[in-house]
Amino acid sequence: MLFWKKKKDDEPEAASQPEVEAARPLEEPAPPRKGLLAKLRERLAQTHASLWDRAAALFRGGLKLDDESLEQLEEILLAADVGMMTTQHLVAGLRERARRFRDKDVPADWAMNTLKELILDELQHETSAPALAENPPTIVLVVGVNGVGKTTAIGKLAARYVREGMTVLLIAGDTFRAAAAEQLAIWAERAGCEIHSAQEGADPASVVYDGLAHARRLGAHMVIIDTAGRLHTKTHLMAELSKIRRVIERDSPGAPHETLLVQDASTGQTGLVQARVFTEATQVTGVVLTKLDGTAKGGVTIAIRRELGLPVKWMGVGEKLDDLELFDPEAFAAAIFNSP
Ligand SMILES: Nc1nc2c(ncn2[C@@H]2O[C@H](COP(=O)(O)OP(=O)(O)O)[C@@H](O)[C@H]2O)c(=O)[nH]1
Ligand SMILES: [Mg+2]
Repeated sequence: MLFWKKKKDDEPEAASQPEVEAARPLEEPAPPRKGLLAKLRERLAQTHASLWDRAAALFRGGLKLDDESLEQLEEILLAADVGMMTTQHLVAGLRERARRFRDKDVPADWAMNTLKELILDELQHETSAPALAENPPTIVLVVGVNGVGKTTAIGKLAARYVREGMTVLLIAGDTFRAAAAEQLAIWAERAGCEIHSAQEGADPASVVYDGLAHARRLGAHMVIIDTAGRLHTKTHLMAELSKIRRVIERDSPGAPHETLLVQDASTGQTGLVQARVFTEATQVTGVVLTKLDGTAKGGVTIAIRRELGLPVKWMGVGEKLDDLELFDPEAFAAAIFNSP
């Protein structure tokens, strides 16, 4: 099964801009890669603790969906990192739908399929497609806690857009450490795109200001802005992000077209709490869920929409250029349930 279907008929509008040079191709073609589904499955199989296995064991042979069995299901979901709010919603949904069986046993197949449907409902979101500006450049602001994988995700995103024929500019808005811009420069080189950076300690908003001017000169289709993920205080974070946003909004009305919150799936519910600070500090439009290759749980994916009110748009499954996929709820549900 193909996890990610390339949108062949969906040429970026910007590609028709005459003044823009064709993007440089990647120097080395990426090696054939395993689909996300296969990768996720591998992780889940390693632990023998996938949602599917545990829920299937609970429902095996049919059982009454009473307080006791639903409590066991609740434990399974919580152990998979689904989180309290979403778990309770799922369990209540299952209880509600099981009413038709009255006091009889609920067939195992029915229970599993219903649970999967409920989970799929949680994963689907009407605005999950990545936003593109009508008039380029599309400006994407990337935020999130330190170490979650922002810079890596930016590199992978850039590579994808370059591959689609776009001219991409990365702006090194994380000026807190010199290493941050250096790391972004390495990714820019791998992806085959340009980078705008300034000295360590420079004001991030002014780097963004200059970077956007650079993007115009370049005729960029896509601008992706890296930011520092320091969580001094929420006030500080808000002030810094608002300043950056103001610069972007003044540069082009309607921008940023996308503000991506990067979240590390392996940090589970703790990570969600930290991520929420960013949703309060700035207007986020979607989530990049990273390090799904590093967790056997992944249940936090199910919790994100309810907890943060945001769609998951992308998922990271490794440290390589190619390890980023568009989020596909059905494929994800199949992987987490280890089902066809
Ligand atoms: N296994 C794995 N590691 C990742 C992934 N994304 C990022 N990383 C690693 O996480 C670490 C922090 O990433 P970085 O992009 O610097 O995070 P930032 O501080 O948010 O910019 C690095 O060692 C990355 O290689 C992923 O999807 N899977
Ligand atoms: Mg970084």
